[in-house]
Amino acid sequence: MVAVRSSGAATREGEHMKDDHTKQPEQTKAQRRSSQLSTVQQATQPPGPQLTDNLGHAISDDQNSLRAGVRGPSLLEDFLLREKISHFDHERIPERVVHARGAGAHGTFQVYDDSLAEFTVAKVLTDPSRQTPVFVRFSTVAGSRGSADTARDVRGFAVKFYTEEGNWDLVGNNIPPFFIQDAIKFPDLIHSVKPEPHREIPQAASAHDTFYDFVSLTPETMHMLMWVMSDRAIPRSFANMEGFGVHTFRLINAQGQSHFVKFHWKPLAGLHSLVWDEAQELAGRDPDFHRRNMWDSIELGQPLEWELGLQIFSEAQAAAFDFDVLDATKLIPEALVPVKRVGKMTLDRNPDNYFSETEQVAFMPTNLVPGMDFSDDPLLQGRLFSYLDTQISRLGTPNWTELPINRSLAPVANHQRDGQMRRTVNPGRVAYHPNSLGGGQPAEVPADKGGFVSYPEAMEGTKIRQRAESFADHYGQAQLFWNSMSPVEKMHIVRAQQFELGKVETRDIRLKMIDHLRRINAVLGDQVAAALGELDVAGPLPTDAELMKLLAGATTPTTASGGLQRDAALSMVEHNTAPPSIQGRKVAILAADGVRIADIEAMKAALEAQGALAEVVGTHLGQLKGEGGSAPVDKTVLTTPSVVYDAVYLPGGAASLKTLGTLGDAVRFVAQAYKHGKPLAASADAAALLKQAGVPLGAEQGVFELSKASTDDFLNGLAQHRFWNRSGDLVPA
Ligand code: HDE
Repeated sequence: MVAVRSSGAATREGEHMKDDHTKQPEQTKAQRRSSQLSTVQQATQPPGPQLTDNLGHAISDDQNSLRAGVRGPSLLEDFLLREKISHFDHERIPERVVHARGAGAHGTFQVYDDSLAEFTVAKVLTDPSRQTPVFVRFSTVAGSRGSADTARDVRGFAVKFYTEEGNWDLVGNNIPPFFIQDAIKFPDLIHSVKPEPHREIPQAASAHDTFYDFVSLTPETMHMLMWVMSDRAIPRSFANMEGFGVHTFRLINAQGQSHFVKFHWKPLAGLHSLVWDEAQELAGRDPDFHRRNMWDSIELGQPLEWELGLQIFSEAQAAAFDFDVLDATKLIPEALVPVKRVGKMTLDRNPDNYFSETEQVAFMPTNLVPGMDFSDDPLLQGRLFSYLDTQISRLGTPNWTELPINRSLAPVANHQRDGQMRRTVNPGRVAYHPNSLGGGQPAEVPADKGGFVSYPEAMEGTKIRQRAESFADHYGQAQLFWNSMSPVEKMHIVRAQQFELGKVETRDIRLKMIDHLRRINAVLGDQVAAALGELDVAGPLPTDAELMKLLAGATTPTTASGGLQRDAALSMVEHNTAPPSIQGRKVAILAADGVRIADIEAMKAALEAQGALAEVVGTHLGQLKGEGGSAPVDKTVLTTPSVVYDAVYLPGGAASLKTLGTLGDAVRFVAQAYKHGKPLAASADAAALLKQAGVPLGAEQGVFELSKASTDDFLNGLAQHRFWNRSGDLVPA
């Protein structure tokens, strides 16, 4: 046995010994091999930074802990082992209590012109020469940090603008109303939707008893619930979502006048969603579907883009609405106050490190710049407290503002000092204000020089715990939303609610929910009741196609909607103002050995010419040997299902198609693409495979047989995204 060394320079001494193993009689062959290995690695490694511990000491051996003899116990003095393990032990910080699962990207924002100057002095909104850096984090609300991206849920849409006047955080969602009116109900809402506490089930899902217990007893949730049951809650990608600031805020102009404002993000890639069956499948097959898509798009040089839109309105206009603009369960229909598009945000840079940036980014609705202010929305008012509190808990210190991702670009100077992990080194003896010893610095900034001044809103009132009467209508805007949906969107809402309540085990809760749904729309309520066995119906329940017909005319007279019966802007189908495009779409070319290589090459070229991505999904990795050459395979049917693609192409080649027909995974690949409403293109000799998958041919239904239809027809079908007119339940015969 080697005696325990007292020297503090154990590693360096060890290194000496490795050089001359005659001095190290106990060194085993294996140890010599590992030492040689690290010497070889060092010799072949390109020049670069050397491996050190956290205080800069160079490390000679990162493969072996220090032991008393090669087979002996590890030594307490091994500071390298202890530092490494100890740091590892502390790698996690508390995940966000809500919005734990998220992905972020960097980019810029720029306004088009100075036309907002009549409403605000905020430079970020009025100076078209400024490119303001932004960091955006998208998230789901209910799931843990490791949950699936495609859960049915509202998405967080949080934007940090690093403006020259300090950070502005627009911490919004992809759904314009919120569940509750008063911040005091937020912990209850979240406790109800999170996994049930006794057994921590279910993960990232609202379809369970406690959530519906809470919402069935809280009718103000009904409007947002309709949105969460709609296609909005299962977006195709982050780039295909709208964003909303949700609350009413204020804009303040140079004269100190206030206007109310609602913030919107309009996606330039258009609005698109998944279907529920696909979303569930993706949750298992690719839980990172959304974050992967954003990452890949940016790496491919296809940035994500939104226009910032503003609904600006006066207090007088607000007072005339039959709903209250301070009630976050209401939106302002675009038909009443149009959205003015004022600038563009581009996300074009992936983070370098998920933890340092996306995990440690800390948003706060209190981060405003001069020219903006809050409203008295009681939900917003509660948020103004919550976010700073939560950042201190998550990041462990009030000095989280010094982290690179949170730091303001505007210089920071004040008398706040010390605290855990303080990075700033403040020189001098003065840490108070007023002071004369420090020349009165840093000095307060008057309003006309850019100092923040709160809008001097007149206040009076009795101290009271009471909801305003003007917040009382809980169904009107739920009805407006329902009325505004296209038949397929209504059908999806019915199916979603049938699914969710079908998972609720307590009958009394289901009955309460049916009652709420009937108030929103009788056909909606009845269809859900029928699926729950609470309504006697003759014959089988309607198929998707039958349901769409049934729902087409099913509307309800609305209230609290400014006199509107519907607003086209609420429908994803009708509101898709972006021009049809296939940019960023992903198409699977499904093939086996024997494929006609020219077919693959022609389709790839056609797709790539318009910014879409083609991947060959084969039966094995490597090269497919085919008619006229070979083609590289990107993925296999074993690892990759059709749910990760927007469309499927079956190139020709009899042997290829025959092989695919013998593989359950391949047949399912085609059948699922059809079931999910996706366009399919096929060479003439693929008819047998299509039949086997139960897919009927027909260009009107998005199945393009390329001897009859052209590749362009298929590309146009792809730009249309989905084909909802397929007969039956989108189930292959
Ligand atoms: Fe949040 N919310 N929230 N929220 N919220 C958080 O802050 C809270 C609400 C939103 O990507 C937490 O940093 C309360 C509405 C987003 O990092 C926490 C209330 C809207 C994100 C918190 C609300 C949001 C959060 C958890 C009711 C849409 C993720 C971690 C009064 C306008 C930001 C954190 C990110 C995160 C509290 C309601 C959006 C606990 C008390 C309404 C996008 O502070």
